Amino acid sequence: MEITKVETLLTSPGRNYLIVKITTRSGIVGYGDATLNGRETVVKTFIDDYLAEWLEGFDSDRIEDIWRMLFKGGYWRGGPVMMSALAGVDVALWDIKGKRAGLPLYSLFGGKCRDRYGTYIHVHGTTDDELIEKCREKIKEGYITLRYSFDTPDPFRKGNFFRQPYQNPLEKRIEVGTLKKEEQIWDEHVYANDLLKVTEKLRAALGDHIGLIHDVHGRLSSDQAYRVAKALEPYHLLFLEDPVDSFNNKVLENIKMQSATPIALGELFNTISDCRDLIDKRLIDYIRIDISHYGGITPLLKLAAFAEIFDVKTAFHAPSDISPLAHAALAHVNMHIPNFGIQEYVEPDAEIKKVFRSPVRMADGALQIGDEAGLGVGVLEEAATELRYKPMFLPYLRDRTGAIQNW
Ligand code: CS2
Ligand code: MG
Repeated sequence: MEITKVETLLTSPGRNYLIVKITTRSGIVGYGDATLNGRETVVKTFIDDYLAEWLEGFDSDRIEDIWRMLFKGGYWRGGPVMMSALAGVDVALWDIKGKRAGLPLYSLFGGKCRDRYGTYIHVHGTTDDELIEKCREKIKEGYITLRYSFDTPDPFRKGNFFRQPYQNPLEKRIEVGTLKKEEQIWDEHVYANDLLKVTEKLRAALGDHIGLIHDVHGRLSSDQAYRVAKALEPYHLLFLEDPVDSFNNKVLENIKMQSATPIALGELFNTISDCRDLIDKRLIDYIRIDISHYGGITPLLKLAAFAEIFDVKTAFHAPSDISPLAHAALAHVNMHIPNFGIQEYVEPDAEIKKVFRSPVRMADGALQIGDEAGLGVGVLEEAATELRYKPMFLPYLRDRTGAIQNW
């Protein structure tokens, strides 16, 4: 079906989301997510000024061909801005194809491999007791896997705390700020010591069988990461995420050689070139690609198939900084791929529901998706337009000497 229009909708139901809308001559419309946290307007410009006109006139059914055209055809390729733009377009085209076929996307991929898929939730405690208490509440709600984070008091500066990035479904903005230059201080040694202490306590309090995940966010240097991955072994995490900078394969190889703690990594990756070696050398256990920063469903299915060969499972990145359109696209992929591991997920709150009608449902700590045709997400465009974009920024970190660290 001929593509007649490609538009973007920037909305802010509590946080900013960039929606891609593609219209075809038949009237069928598809939606995709192109959100890049803190850089939404740059992706919007890329789509509006560059991709939109290019796409008009092409056959929406030829998704693979269009993807290759946009990726290879323009010569310059890769990077989070371009790959988020491609993701928005790609998911919208799959949405159109599904609606046209009258089938949910997982059916077009080859059908379901499971009836539901497992998930985990972020839990943050300002004290150890509060963390344990909040974990217990989530377990009562039915969660069996938790991603924990905590505040570490600075032993050298009273009143100062080191805090890992996390998302509280009720304070969605925690991972973005309204200040352009929000600086935080980080001490990796103090944090590493605290991580070991908190994990020991948590495992003792929650028993053997609750899945535990911790995200280091690349905030350890290799010497500390070797020590931490080894010392965490007795608490058998489901995985330790981003123990070091994502692009340091040699360090990841050393971690894998000397520790049995499973490693997850990949939210910063945009193309297969970023992670091919990590997968085929089996340096990670879970791949954490973000569908909205990796060009959408088309490359994600290929990545999952490639990872399957090496027995690498998926744990796709999906915090609240990508929209329900992306969460739904992931749901279809997760229902289909054999090597699904676990899915990060944030339940949309009342404000987000004003804009998106999501087909993803939580039941007994697992997620399910219905059999609506296409992606299955309703977009309430009027509400989306009324909730106007608010500039928000990611903070950044310095160590005690003032040197920049991974945020
Ligand atoms: C985090 C992200 O969910 C995660 O694993 O690493 O929330 C990350 O901080 C944000 O996506 C940054 O925008
Ligand atoms: Mg992460």
